[in-house]
Amino acid sequence: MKHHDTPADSIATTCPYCGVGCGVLAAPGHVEGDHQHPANGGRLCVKGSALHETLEDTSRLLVPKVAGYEVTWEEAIDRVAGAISDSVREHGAESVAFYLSGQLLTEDYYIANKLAKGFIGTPHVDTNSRLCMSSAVAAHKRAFGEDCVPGCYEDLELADLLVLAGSNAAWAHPVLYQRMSAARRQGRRVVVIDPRKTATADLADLHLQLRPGTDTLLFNGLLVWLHDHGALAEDYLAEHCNGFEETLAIARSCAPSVQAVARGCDLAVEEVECFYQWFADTGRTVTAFSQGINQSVAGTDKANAIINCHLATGRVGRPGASPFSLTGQPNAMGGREVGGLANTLAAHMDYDTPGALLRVSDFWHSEKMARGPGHKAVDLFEAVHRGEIRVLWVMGTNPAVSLPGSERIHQALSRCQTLIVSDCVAQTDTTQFADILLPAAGWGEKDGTVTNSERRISRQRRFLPLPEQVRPDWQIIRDVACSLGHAHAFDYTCPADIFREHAVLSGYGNGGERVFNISALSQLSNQEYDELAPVQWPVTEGNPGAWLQTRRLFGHGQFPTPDGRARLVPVSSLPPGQLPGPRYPLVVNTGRIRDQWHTMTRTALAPRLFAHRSEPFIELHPADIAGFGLIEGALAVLRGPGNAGYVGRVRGSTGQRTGEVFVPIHWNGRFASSALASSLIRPVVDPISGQPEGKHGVATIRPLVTRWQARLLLRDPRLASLDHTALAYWSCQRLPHSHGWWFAGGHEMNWREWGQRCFSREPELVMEDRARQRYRAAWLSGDRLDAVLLVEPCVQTMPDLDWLDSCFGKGELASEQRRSLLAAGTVEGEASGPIVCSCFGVGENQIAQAIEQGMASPEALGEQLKCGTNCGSCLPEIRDLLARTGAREPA
Ligand SMILES: Nc1nc2c(c(=O)[nH]1)N[C@H]1C(S)=C(S)[C@@H](COP(=O)(O)OP(=O)(O)OC[C@H]3O[C@@H](n4cnc5c(=O)[nH]c(N)nc54)[C@H](O)[C@@H]3O)O[C@H]1N2
Ligand SMILES: Nc1nc2c(c(=O)[nH]1)N[C@H]1C(S)=C(S)[C@@H](COP(=O)(O)OP(=O)(O)OC[C@H]3O[C@@H](n4cnc5c(=O)[nH]c(N)nc54)[C@H](O)[C@@H]3O)O[C@H]1N2
Ligand code: SF4
Ligand SMILES: [Mo]
Repeated sequence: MKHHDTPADSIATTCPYCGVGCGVLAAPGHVEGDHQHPANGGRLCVKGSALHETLEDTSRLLVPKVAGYEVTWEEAIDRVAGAISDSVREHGAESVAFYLSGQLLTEDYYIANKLAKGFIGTPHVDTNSRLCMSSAVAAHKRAFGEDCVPGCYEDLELADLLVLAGSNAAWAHPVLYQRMSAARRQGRRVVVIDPRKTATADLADLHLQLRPGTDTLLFNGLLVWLHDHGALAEDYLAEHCNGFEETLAIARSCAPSVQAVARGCDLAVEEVECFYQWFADTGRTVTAFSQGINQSVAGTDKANAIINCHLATGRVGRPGASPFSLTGQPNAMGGREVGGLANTLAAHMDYDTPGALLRVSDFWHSEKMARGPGHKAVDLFEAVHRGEIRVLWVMGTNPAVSLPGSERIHQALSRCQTLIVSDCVAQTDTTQFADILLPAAGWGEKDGTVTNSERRISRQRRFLPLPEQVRPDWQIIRDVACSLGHAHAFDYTCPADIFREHAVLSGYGNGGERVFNISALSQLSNQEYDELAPVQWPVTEGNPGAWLQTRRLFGHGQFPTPDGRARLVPVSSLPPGQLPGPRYPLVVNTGRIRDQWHTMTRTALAPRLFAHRSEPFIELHPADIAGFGLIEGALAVLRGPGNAGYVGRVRGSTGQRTGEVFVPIHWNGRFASSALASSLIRPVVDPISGQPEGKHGVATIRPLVTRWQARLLLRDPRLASLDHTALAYWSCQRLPHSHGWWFAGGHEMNWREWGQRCFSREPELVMEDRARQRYRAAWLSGDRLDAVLLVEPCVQTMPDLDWLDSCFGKGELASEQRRSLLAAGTVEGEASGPIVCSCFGVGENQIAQAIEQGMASPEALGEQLKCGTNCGSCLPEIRDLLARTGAREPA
């Protein structure tokens, strides 16, 4: 269904951000939710709604480069192929590695995997999904025999008890969260398990704010409790599962009583009992889990502890009853399907799947098949550091930011003999190390498929022209394969060719052992592929019901294991890899914020996505703010073992447990002086999945002593060459009409000289007030504003900048505007305050004012101000504001 204002040329495609996989109707300069798409039914979150604002090309990588020089594609492909073949000849195939991404399309992913494992013969192909879903993958395999999510999105709505473990879905899977909250109105219960009181916890009837890393204890305790209260599905266990007795015995040794669980998890006995009772009482229970479970040295065990409880109650793959791993990236699933992880082969076959190596090599007509599993991400970069891997090709991921132990990753990247990076953005923390840069097509410019969290394959379709020198990833890989002499196996002319081959392989030698089977799609014509409607796998001819029952898997209790039975896995409760102590007394939790995507290469282009959080920050409990001598709103430095420090603004939050801090994963060297969350995380990994413990670093904190804070607004960053030396802190953000910087420093600055250095000229307007330690300057070109600099002794006295920013939107400044320029803050109208609703730019002060005028519910506020009426992801904050002001929602 298109709206009246939907441009006639809009194309149905899929959002490139999270694993919800929302359908989008897109045209140049326009996006809206696709009502036909089953994932979102027309909804989009704020990131999805801002997609069209991220499609400019000032930051794009537009031409291939070798050693910093622009080259032709022919030369670039030659250099890549040359580096690979030289390295294979001199140092063996294992000296070459690929590091891929859950943001590649399935077709890109498939041929990268085929080239590496089948034709170069290197097993060292891993992906950022290692940091994301690998614990869930390993847990699925242990429990079910294959990496399958049994449920579908509808189950999140059908569940009478919804448990969210280590998931901040309100911010990370917003459209699913909306579907879940809508279902809540029909009177079901929600339990959130998270050490932080997140926006998601706002939806909860019970928030278990447990000690980080103790989820296995909680779920082991649940298994014991269910057993002792006769709440297990004895028949299901007897008929469909193995391993129950051993699992129960281990669980009991960890969690002998509710009291022991409560003590270990730092929860009240009543809270634990309440959760256990609800779980026992509610047949329709879904436990959705995400990175608070996966990113741990015991992530696989944690996921299995959850799945154990679902198996023991027979709640797997039934309507409203299932464990549910929420996938992060738009195509993390597709990557798992093609075998992009180092321990997998292709089409859900592993190296140790009987006959698989021969089958795949036969199917590919492979000339040189990798023989066994390769290095997982953290080990792979260690091998680069040691010089064993000499050629590394990174595609669609930014490891300099996202891998733990950043300093060592940066060393590895700079030591690497030949680092090849395919990205659509020119300057990232990773591209700065590249020897060869390949400009890849971005969202809207490429065609292919992605698979979302509920196994649904959707098309991403092109609706923008391809910049002249930019190519889709599959084409780049194909050309390198051809240049390496494998043209016969890589003669693809379009993504549909690749998709069909992938679909054939999924059914090849598959007598029903492998659930992942999309062989019914292997005969699609190009046009049918183009028109492919979103479809959930498996998609097989003849007997689709073999595994699939009403869009769910395993509902009949049959599993793809040798004996057809599921496995409960005995798991003991292990502590995190690093524990706080006197030197590093704080636990560092890292994660996502609502409006940014990962390393910000795309979301940072949309000014409104900075409105919610505009700077790197450190969130901690007010008691810790006092205890560590910090000031809310001022800057502080977090320092962990062997890191250079993370600098961010202090945010107080009673939702944070004491002794724990939360930092966002998004800021990096492109956007701030020192705000790499991964530098606070040591590369300790889960021994089974290899997933690093991204949620549990240790650190100490101290105030960053500054003498001044400054704001610089620039019409165009090319107007100045900013000198960052002598600044203790900087970070930058897009504003609607200008580019903004925050600066802070501990040394006396000569601003006149600094301005001269950056702008090569004196400012046209200056206001200096030494007594108040204030300096303000403006640079103009004629009547047009180029830049404004405001220096204050502290951030609290900094004026509201909306008006100043708006001056950059005006062509010419009237003389009274020129006069008020340096008196900024004392201007027109009341400031809206910190932005709460990014979709409509509604601020806290506006909402507070409306509440004062009697708007007593989110609905009333929405009607008045529109806040919360688009994506709804600010509703938790709006409710919070209502609660704080004492306004009560009518029941
Ligand atoms: N806005 C936005 N959305 C995104 C992304 C993004 O970058 N931005 N990225 C996407 C990707 S790739 C992913 S993987 C998903 C991730 O989605 P989520 O996993 O929901 O997001 P995170 O913020 O990483 O972490 C979730 C929660 O785990 C909690 N946690 C930490 N330690 C523990 C623990 O020991 N136990 C429990 N139970 N919880 C713990 C954290 O406090 C945090 O609130 O988000 C996807 N969606
Ligand atoms: N401490 C800590 N670390 C974490 C996490 C955490 O919670 N805490 N989360 C982890 C998780 S779950 C994830 S998924 C990772 C994410 O971390 P990354 O994958 O490193 O982050 P992105 O910013 O998504 O990187 C994607 C890159 O691909 C580029 N790109 C976009 N589209 C295309 C395309 O079509 N082709 C090509 N070739 N390039 C493209 C983008 O410009 C960008 O540079 O971070 C992980 N690291
Ligand atoms: S929830 Fe938001 S980010 Fe995720 S797919 Fe949908 S629109 Fe995109
Ligand atoms: Mo992820």
